[in-house]
Amino acid sequence: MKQTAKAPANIAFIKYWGKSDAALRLPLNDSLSMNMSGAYTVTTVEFSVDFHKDEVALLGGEFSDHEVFRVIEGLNRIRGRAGVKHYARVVTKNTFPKGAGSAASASGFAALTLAGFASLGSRIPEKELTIFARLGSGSACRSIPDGFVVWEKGNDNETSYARSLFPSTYWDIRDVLVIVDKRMKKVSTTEGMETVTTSPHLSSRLAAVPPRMAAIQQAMNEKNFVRFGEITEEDCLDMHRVMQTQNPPLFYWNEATERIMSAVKSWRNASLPVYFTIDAGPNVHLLCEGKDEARLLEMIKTLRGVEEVILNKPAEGAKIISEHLF
Ligand code: 2P0
Repeated sequence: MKQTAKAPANIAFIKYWGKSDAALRLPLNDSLSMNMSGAYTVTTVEFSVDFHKDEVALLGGEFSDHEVFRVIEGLNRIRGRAGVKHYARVVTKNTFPKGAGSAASASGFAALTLAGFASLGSRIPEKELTIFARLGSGSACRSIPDGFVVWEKGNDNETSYARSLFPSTYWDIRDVLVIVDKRMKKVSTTEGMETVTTSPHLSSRLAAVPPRMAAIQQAMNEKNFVRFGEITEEDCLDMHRVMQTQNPPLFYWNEATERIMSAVKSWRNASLPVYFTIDAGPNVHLLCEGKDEARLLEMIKTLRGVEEVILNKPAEGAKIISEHLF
């Protein structure tokens, strides 16, 4: 049976960087994110006895051989759990530039996992879906549950999973993704994380994350946006300090990234409560409350070097939809 899933990308406020087990994609620390309404993947999966090999296609782009391999490994895990041997056809499309540090692998593996099990008629609890998504790409587990999501690092395959902290309707905030470079990043996140232990700042980051996780959840409980924004920026800069001090160093920002970071400070001085966070790429996520959206979008128009702006509200998690891609 053919089934199609739509899964959001997610933006982490407390970031995942570094693994304790590379094969199982167990992270070194807990992380916390929000699903993005404006950036998602749609994937249709069909398993059939009539297929003689797995076929994987990306509409509007092309998967690398390595990406196809990762998708097929995901299909193998789904087949193993469901106890079937059929080959599959997978067609997928993204609403945002692949490889621009916008978590295409997160939404991609979340959509593949949900559509894959659904197409085999397997009823899998949400927690287990997050575990299967994590095995494809760590941050993908956070794109399964609704709204604001915590990924518990756990200590083995069964205990490292994601759960919803608040539904998407809980808090009217915005993540405005400012794209300054759509090209693929030179160093993939999987590769970049392999050398994380060479950073002298890793141990201080790992000690800082548990109290930071508690503090950001308290700020979210109180809907204290300023405190929430301060902690998010702090964790972003902490992660980038680790990246930049790894051997070899990973520097993901460009000139436009740094210009936006300093613009954010001046906008705050002009009483616009806005905070930034940046993933493994040069693009910048700007966070504000819903009431400040129009003012922020006006300020973004004054920036140089912006290629595209993607406006996001908090979104639901991965869902089955009725329109198929083939
Ligand atoms: C995050 N990132 O928490 C952090 C911030 C990038 C910077 O999760 O190797 O693509 O597939 O588990 O999930 C990107 O990591 O890495 C990521 P793999 P993934 O959003």
